[in-house]
Amino acid sequence: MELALIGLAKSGKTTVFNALTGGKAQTSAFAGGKLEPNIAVVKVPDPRVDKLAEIYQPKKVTHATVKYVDVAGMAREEDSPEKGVPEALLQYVSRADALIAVIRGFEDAIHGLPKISHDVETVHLELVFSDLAKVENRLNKLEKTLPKLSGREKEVQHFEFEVLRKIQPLLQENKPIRAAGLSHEEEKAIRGFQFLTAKPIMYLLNVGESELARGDELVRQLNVTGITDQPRTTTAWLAGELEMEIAQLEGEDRAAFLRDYKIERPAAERIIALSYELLGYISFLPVGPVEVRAWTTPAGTQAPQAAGTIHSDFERGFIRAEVVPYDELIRQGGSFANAKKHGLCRLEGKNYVVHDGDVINFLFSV
Ligand SMILES: Nc1nc2c(ncn2[C@@H]2O[C@H](COP(=O)(O)OP(=O)(O)O)[C@@H](O)[C@H]2O)c(=O)[nH]1
Ligand SMILES: [Mg+2]
Repeated sequence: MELALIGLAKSGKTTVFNALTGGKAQTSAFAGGKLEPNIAVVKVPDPRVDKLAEIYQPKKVTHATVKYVDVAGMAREEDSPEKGVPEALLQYVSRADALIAVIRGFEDAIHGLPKISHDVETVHLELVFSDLAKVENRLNKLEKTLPKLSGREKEVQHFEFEVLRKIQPLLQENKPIRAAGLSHEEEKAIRGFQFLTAKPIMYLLNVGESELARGDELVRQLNVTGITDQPRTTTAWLAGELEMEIAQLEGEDRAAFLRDYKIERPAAERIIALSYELLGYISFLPVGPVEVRAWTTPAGTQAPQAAGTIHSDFERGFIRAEVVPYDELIRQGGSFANAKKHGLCRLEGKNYVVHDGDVINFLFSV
C-alpha cells in the first residue's frame, strides 16, 4: 500500500510524514520546499501477526508494509494562471493507492490563522484541474485519431473516449472522478491515467498542540461544499508536531508521553488503520514454521487471486484453501491441527471470498 502526502506548502506534510514514519526529515518554516520527495516504508502494526509468531516461532516474521511519500507543496501561487498539480510532483503522487491531504490547522507566522475550509477547497480544486487537463488533452487527441482507426483498436479507444466524455462534465462541476459511479470495465479503461480524483483520499487536519482537546470539533470544519462527503473520502486529525515527538520515543518513555497527553493510540497506528478502511483493504495471514506473514488485498478478493499475491503458481495451480479465522485459531491454542480435528477448518474453493484475519493454507499443484 502506497500513500502520498499532499497539501499546500507549510501545512505540515513533512512533520506528519515524520510522525507517521518515525523519520527525521527536514521540516521548514520558510517558503520553497525541495522537489525530491521523502520516502519511507513502515511496518503495519498487527498484533495478530505478533501473536502468531509467538506461537509458531517461524524463521521469518513479515508484517504488511505501507510506503509513505511526502512531496513538496502542490499548489501554485494563488494568482498563477497555471492550475493543477505541478508536473514534477505528479509522477510521485500518481503512483499512490490513496492520497492523504494534510490541511493546516495550526496558526502560522506567515499565513496566520488556519483557513481550514479554504485550504480543503484549494487542494481539491488542484486535483480536479490536474485531472481535467489530462482528460481534455486525451479527448482532443482521440478526436483526431479515432476516425483513422478500425477494428478492435477502434473499439477499445472509442470506449475510452466514451468514459472520458462521461467524466469530463463531472470534473467541470468540480466533482471527483470517484463520484462518477464507473463500472469495473469503465474504471479499467482509464486506469492508465492514474487520475488523482479517482483515488481514495483522506483529509487530515494537522492541529497545534493547544488544540488537542478540540480536534473532533475542528475536524468538522474540513467539510465544506460537500467535498468530504464524496465517495471514498474520509477525514481525520492529528497534532503533527506532538505526534512527531511520540514517533521518536520508545518503550516506557513513549507510553508515559501518550498517558500525559491522553492520547489513546498514536497517529502512526490510527492513520494506517484508517487507510486500510478507506481503501477497503484486508489482511490474511498464512502461518507455518518457515514464515508467519500478513498479506494485504482488497476486500472481495477471491481465494485464487489472494493466493496469487503470494506467488503466481499458487493462483495457476489453485486447488483449495484451508481456512481458520484468526480468533478461532487462537481459541484452539493457535494449532491448525487442533482446529482441523475439531472441524473448525473450512475447505474453500475458488469462489471463496477471503476475509480479514483469515489464517489460510493454500493447496495447489503445478
Ligand atoms: N504549531 C505547529 N506547527 C507545526 C505543526 N506542524 C508543522 N508545523 C510547522 O509548520 C512549518 C512547516 O512544516 P512542514 O512539515 O515543513 O510543512 P510542509 O511544507 O507541508 O512539509 C514548520 O515550521 C513546522 O514546525 C503543528 O502541528 N503545530
Ligand atoms: Mg515538506
